[in-house]
Amino acid sequence: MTSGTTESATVNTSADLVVVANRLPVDLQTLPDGSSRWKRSPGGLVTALEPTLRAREGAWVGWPGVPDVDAEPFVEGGLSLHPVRLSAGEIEEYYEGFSNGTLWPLYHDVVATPAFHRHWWRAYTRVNERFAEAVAEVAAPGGTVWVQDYQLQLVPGKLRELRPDLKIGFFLHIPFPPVELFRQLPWRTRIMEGLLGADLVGFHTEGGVRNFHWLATELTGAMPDRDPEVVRVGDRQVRLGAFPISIDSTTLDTLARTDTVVKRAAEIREELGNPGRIILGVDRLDYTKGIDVRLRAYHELLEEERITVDDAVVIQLATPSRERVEHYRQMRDDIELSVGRINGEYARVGHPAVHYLHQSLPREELTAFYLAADVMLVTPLRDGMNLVAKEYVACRPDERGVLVLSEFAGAANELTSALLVNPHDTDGVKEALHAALTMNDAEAGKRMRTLRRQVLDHDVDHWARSFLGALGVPVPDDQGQA
Ligand code: ADQ
Repeated sequence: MTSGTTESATVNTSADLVVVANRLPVDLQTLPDGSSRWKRSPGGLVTALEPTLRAREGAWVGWPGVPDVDAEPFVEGGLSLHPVRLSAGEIEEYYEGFSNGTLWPLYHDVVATPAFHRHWWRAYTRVNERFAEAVAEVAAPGGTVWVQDYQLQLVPGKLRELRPDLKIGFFLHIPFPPVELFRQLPWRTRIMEGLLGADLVGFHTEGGVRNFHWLATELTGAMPDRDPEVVRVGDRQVRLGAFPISIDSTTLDTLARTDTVVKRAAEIREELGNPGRIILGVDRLDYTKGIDVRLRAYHELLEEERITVDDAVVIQLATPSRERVEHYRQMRDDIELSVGRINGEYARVGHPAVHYLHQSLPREELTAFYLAADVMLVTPLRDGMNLVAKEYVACRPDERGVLVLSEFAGAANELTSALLVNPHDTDGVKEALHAALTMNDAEAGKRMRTLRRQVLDHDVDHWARSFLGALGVPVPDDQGQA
């Protein structure tokens, strides 16, 4: 296998700052001539961390997204990338199995039933050790390591054993569950001990901090401290904190003001046949996102004749996700059945009620959809944060549009001027959707202005800076101030 090296710059093998995540911020692409090359995959995390990593000549450790690839470290876009090899079997057991079949549903309030398999756990342990070993090789003496997310919860503990000189931070991108649910996990103590290897453990919300604090002191030998955001492990202090992640708000705001995007948003409305209102949903196709909840609410409003298809159409954009996992295949079928049923009953030829795209859209096109949407429906049953809600707000420099947001998304703690709903309460969601569709411009504008202040003032750079600051790593800002 080719190393895929795309730049001649030297790989940093002794980095002051190392990010470790399940995935590297690149995809391996196969070209028509059969050769392969690395292509940047522009995720939120890369955008958030790139300036800091670049400024400190940092490194990124992760899996390159394809099985059984032995690749040498390489430099891409100025970042040193260190691939970790995973076999096809490990992807099945560590990634699709323990990460997405056990931890994902367990941490999302068991909205699907988690499966507990000992061979999945063994693969998870083995892969986490491999990641820790890879980081131990790359981090400079006394350097800082930032471990990302639920796939790598054993990395802080293992890394501390290997490299006690390092400063270790861990951030969980999904909810940290209520204690009664977490206790179902047969390996609960091992996971807690793994996380307590960090110096700082970060969550999106204070709820996560509280759940973690309780479990740390109940399940392990960790002791409470006078400071409720600290637990003591032997002679070490482990700091806990809420760091709500965000987006690159200014860039989206700027993009949404461009002529191309404004024109495209008008075109989308035209292509839909100029309906009274456009309702939008944008999600990774995941059972936690409550896509069925919003389709049901819309369907019932049509059934009750409170709205017609001329009054309001739905666009649901759903990025394909975890398609090899059976639960996801089933959910996709269910959603597509509902879309078909609503259209079967209410669409006219050339005028569907629900426009459903099982596709990932380019950023500019997605921005145009946000700008065109009169109502944004974000109805997860549980979500760590939900960046879509923040993206919608950032894309509305015109201060129009109404956000309907689940109170079980982390974003609800900050976006309190949205219409907050309980996604389990179909009548409540239906009423909120109706209120959003009929809200007057003055009220909608007032709410949107408040939302925009929050999202523009608290961007992803602010998030990265506050986490690293709490870890004791000063991050220079644009003016070079620490
Ligand atoms: P996700 O579960 O992936 O993230 P979310 O935060 O909403 O959820 O991010 C999804 C991203 O995918 C957004 O940036 C969105 O624009 C993009 N996206 C979705 N559908 C798309 C489409 N059809 N085309 C193009 N882009 C699309 C996890 C947690 C969240 C947490 C984030 C960050 O589950 O709760 O907010 O990590 O910590």
